[in-house]
Amino acid sequence: MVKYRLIYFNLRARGEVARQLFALAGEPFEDVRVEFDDWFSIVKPLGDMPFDALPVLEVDGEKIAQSITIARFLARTFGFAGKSNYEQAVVDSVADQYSDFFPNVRPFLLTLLGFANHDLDTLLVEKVRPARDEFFAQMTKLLLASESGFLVGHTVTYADLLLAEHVSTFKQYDPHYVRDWPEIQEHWAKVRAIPNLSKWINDRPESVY
Ligand SMILES: N[C@@H](CCC(=O)N[C@@H](CS)C(=O)NCC(=O)O)C(=O)O
Repeated sequence: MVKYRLIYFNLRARGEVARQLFALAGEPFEDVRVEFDDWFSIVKPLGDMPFDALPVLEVDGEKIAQSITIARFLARTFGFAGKSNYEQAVVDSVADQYSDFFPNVRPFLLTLLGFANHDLDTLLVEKVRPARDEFFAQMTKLLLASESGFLVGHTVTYADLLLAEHVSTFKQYDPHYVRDWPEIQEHWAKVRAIPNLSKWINDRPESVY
C-alpha cells in the first residue's frame, strides 16, 4: 500500500484540496501540520523541501511540490481529474485559471494570517470583489454549459474543489460573497454535500482559513 504524507501548515489554504482528494477517495494519509515557528527555524533551513515552500506531498518517501501539481497528481491517481484526455485538459485549464486569479486575493489572505498589513475592507472592495466578478463569470459560463452541475464532465474533479474551497474561505469574511452568483452558490452546495467530503469538513482540524 502506498504511504502518503502531506506536509503543510495548520491551514486549509494551499493544502486543503489535496486533503479533500484523500477524503473523497477514502485513502488514508498522514496530515502533517508544521508550526510556522518550526518551519522557519528548523524545517526550511534543512533544505529538504524541493522549492523551500509547502505544501509538499511524500509518496512512499518521494517528494512532490507545488499545490496544483499535488492536486493534479492525486486527482489522476484517484479518478478526480476528468474522464477523457480532453476533459483532463479542461479541468487543468480551470486550475490554471484559478492560479491566474489567486494573486488578486493573496494580499487579503496574507493579511488574515498576519504576514501582511493591509486594510481588509479596502482590499475586499478594490481588489477581491472585482477579480471575483471576472473569475465567477468565467466559472458560471462553464456551469451553465454543464449537464451535471460540476464544472467539467459528469463527476466531481479537483477543479470543483478549488472553486468550492475558495468560496468557503471568502464566505467566512464576506457573507454576501456569492449572493449575486446563484450558479456558484449552487455548485458550492453540491460539492460540499458529497458525503465523504462533508464528513471531512465536519471532522477536520480548525484553522484560520
Ligand atoms: N506556488 C506554490 C506556492 C507555495 C507557497 O508559497 N507556500 C507558502 C505557504 S502557502 C510557504 O511555504 N511559505 C513559507 C515560505 O515560503 O517560507 C504552491 O502553490 O504550492
